Amino acid sequence: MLFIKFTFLAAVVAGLPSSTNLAARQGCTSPRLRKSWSQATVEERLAYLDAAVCITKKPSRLGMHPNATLHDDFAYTHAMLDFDIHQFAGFLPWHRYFVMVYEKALQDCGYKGTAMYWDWVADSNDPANAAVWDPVTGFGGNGGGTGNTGNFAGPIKDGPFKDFRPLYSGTALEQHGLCRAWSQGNPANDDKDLFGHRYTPQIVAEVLATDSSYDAFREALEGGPHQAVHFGIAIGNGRGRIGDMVPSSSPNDPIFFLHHTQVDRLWWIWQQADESRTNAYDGFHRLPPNAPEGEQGPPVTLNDILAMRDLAPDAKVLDVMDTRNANLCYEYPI
Ligand SMILES: *[C@@H]1O[C@H](CO)[C@@H](O)[C@H](O)[C@H]1NC(C)=O
Ligand SMILES: [Cu+2]
Repeated sequence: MLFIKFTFLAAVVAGLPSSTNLAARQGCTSPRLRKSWSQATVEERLAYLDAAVCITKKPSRLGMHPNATLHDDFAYTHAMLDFDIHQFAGFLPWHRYFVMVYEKALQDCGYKGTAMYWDWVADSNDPANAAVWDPVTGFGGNGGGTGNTGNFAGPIKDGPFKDFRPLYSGTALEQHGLCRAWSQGNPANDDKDLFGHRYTPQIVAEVLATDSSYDAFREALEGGPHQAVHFGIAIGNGRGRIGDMVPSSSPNDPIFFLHHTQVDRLWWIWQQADESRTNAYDGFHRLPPNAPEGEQGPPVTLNDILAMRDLAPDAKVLDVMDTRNANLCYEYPI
């Protein structure tokens, strides 16, 4: 299985915070480099897309519904766990592991490369023309097609996922054409399509400069640029039907994984800035919405479980803190 358990013994004996990481790194001599979509070769992009399409045609592992594919399993698992994986410290490690599980599924479909990221910071001045939306060497563009009823606006009209029909809306059954509904921005703020003004280099530099705690950084990233990209791709005119990147079934849109690899990369960059951040993890669990006002859940710990239900084995937060450990063994370009 992907995740093995580590011993803390070396760290205890040596008394150095980094020795746990050094021990775990022994099994990772040549970390794989995750590329930016726009920097990858056309062959690499096409190989990724082939495997991503393959996932949308493979049988479900969860077996929840006869129409479900392996891709639907990712959306369902994410939607099912919504409350347990967002708006608290666990957001970053859970999504890091989720991208790993997807990367493994790509490789099971014959792909030889790694997960790739959409560097939306670099494209923030003109996100609508980013390479990721190319109809041949990308994921296809905006929606606006016909046939969807219910929650989702018009389906996408081009690209390799044009005929993909995700099964879920949140955890509810609503099979529909994969939908994007790009925000038109806010002209009053001189905002660009896809909310480009909310993830500029300057804004992201401020997020990365968050130094007070891990959880303060997590909140700045999750509630800021991360959320703006989800909404920018799918909130449409903000009045009515939406695209797939808005509800909790957002992994329906294969671009989700490039978005979250970029989120993961920003966390990695933040971790790289100071060695003590490799295992920096703090904050509190969420309590259900009906909990008494002002109460917070127990503190998070590195031993907290990252649940994947029936999609993949559970992992621990500690298993995914260091991308240079033997389980993950990847890096991003500096
Ligand atoms: C399952 O697929 C069939 C055939 O495309 C379709 O008619 C049916 O509505 C789908 N079921 C659900 C729950 O979406
Ligand atoms: Cu999520």
